[in-house]
Amino acid sequence: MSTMLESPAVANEQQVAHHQEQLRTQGYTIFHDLISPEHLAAIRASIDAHLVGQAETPDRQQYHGANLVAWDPAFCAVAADPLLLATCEGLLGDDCILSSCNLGARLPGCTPQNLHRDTGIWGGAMPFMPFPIGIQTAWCIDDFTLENGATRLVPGSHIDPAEVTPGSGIQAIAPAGSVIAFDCQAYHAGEANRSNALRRGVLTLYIRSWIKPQTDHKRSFPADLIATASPQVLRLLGFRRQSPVELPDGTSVIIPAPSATYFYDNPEPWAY
Ligand SMILES: O=C(O)CCC(=O)C(=O)O
Repeated sequence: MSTMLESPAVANEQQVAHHQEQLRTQGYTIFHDLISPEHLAAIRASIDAHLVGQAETPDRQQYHGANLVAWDPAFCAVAADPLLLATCEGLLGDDCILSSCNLGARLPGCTPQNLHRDTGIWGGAMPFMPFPIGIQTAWCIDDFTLENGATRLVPGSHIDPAEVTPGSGIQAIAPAGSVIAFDCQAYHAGEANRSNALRRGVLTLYIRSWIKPQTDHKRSFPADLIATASPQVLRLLGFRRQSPVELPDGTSVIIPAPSATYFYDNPEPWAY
């Protein structure tokens, strides 16, 4: 299994340009074979281990879980995949961060979600932005099929929501190991699962660095994983974006007030 310490490979520029173009124009793209068989196996094992005793969502539609990047280094390795990351960086800035890495395991018998944008977490005050502010990625841990609830997407709705009506759009069908990426302002929904098995997905949202992430990784990431995480992963988790005003190396100087108590146990929080 790869670890977070691997040096990042370089993404193929033509592939990056292709995926960025699809995200800009139609609002979504699919990366096939992005998750290696080793990472897929590790992620499946980790999800299944955490499902034991895991509560269903109140509407009994899916198993939900947050902060999966803190579960196993395999989640960080996929989140920092060179092709995926270069595609997101080109649209969101090369200092983009992770908002969340959540489990979306849709239960057999679940019904379609309402079409929605993923900007709801920031509340009604978040205006529509005429440029990408976040790229949501649905990692296919199982095959995403028509039968088991492949994500519904409304192409073009990241720019013009006029044509969005219940059931409009397409279902993004993709084999396990693929990643479906879409503009977080595009209308989408989890679909009905008419199969007999869970449809395991991981929803990982990349956002511009100045937007507040859903998960406060700095306060919820285990110290042993911080110690072994690559600089790139630490940046994605928000450790390098403490303030819009930073030193050229991406760190911030925090001058503690004499009586201040740090959030973190680490005696030198600025060292990240
Ligand atoms: O699981 C999916 O296909 C999409 C889920 C989704 O959009 C959500 O839970 O908000």
